Order: sequence, then C-alpha cells, then structure tokens
Amino acid sequence: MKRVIFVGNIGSGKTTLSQVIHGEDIEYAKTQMVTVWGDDIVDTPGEYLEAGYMKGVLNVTAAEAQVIGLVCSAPEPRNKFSPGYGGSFAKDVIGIVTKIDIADPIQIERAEKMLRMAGARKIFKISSYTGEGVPELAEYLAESPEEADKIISGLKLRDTKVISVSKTSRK
Ligand SMILES: Nc1nc2c(ncn2[C@@H]2O[C@H](COP(=O)(O)OP(=O)(O)OP(=O)(O)O)[C@@H](O)[C@H]2O)c(=O)[nH]1
Ligand SMILES: [Mg+2]
Repeated sequence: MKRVIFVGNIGSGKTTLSQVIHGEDIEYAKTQMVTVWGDDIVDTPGEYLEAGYMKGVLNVTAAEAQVIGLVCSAPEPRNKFSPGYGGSFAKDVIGIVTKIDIADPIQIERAEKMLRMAGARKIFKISSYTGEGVPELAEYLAESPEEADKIISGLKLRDTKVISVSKTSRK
C-alpha cells in the first residue's frame, strides 16, 4: 500500500480507519504519539494539528509519506483545516470525510468543501462503522488491483464493533 499519513482533529476517526484498513476490530485507543500501522499508515494524534506549535512535527513526520490524508469528521463542525493547509506538505493530498453514518448530507457537503479548500485533490466519504466508502479509499491507496482486493476482502465490515472504550476517552 502507498504510505499514507492521517492528519485530523482529535476524535476525527484516524485510528479507527487505520484499524479498519488493516482488517482489525475497532478498539478505541487514544493516539498519544505518532503510530505506524503495518509500515504503511502513519497515524497521528489530533493534538498535533490542534496545538499550533506541533504542526511542524506533522510536516516532518509526513516527509516519508506518499499520500497526505486530511481526515475530517462530518458531524463535528469544529473540525477544520485552514485554506491551503495541504499545500504545506507538497505531496498528494486527499480528503477523507468520516462518520458519514451519523452525519446529514449538509454536514457531509460542508466537510467536503472545507477539505477541497484545504487542498485535497480527491475526496473520500466514509464510515468506518458501516464500511461505506472504505473500498474506494482502499483502491486508491493500494498499489495494485490484487492488493486492493486483499485489503477489501480483509475489511471486517459487518461484524465491526466497538469492543472497548478507553477511560481516557474525552466526553
Ligand atoms: N459513528 C462513527 N463513529 C466513528 C467512526 N470512526 C470513528 N468513530 C468513533 O469516533 C471516536 C474517535 O475515533 P478515533 O479513531 O479514536 O479518532 P482519532 O482521529 O484517532 O482521534 P485522536 O487519536 O484523539 O487524534 C471513537 O469513539 C470511534 O469509535 C465512524 O465512521 N462512524
Ligand atoms: Mg487516534
């Protein structure tokens, strides 16, 4: 798979999506530090984006990634990237609108527009819970049709379930 880095607000769904793409059960775990999943997904803590002084760390961390995935939760209106933000990476930037299972069409459209303004060249609208849109994203990230098939057949979509909630979970 292409090496992708997920960047987005706290709770936007980066870790959950990483688990789904890797065919794992969804298990809530607050991301405390940059975490590499299977050598191809770089999962970052939302704090790095939200705390302005940490933004530079994201640019350094992204240096080896091929694709920058800007992740935005559709139902959370405070999730934002500044216009042109993706351009600071000088890489292939895609936008991933998450949680479409609990968002209305207006929220999804708002997130999509914001991600385009931030510099996303392509937008994927997904739900890690229902799996909607995940195969399209997997196809984009895979380096061959065979690899895409492998990712898609490994997705545990139907029986995906939240199996634990961390005590450190916000709210
Ligand atoms: N309904 C719904 N909930 C989701 C979806 N994706 C993630 N969630 C939930 O949103 C919460 C936050 O998800 P995470 O994947 O931990 O978010 P994150 O972006 O990794 O957050 P940080 O590690 O704090 O930066 C968890 O309770 C997830 O189960 C989705 O597609 N639909
Ligand atoms: Mg996380």
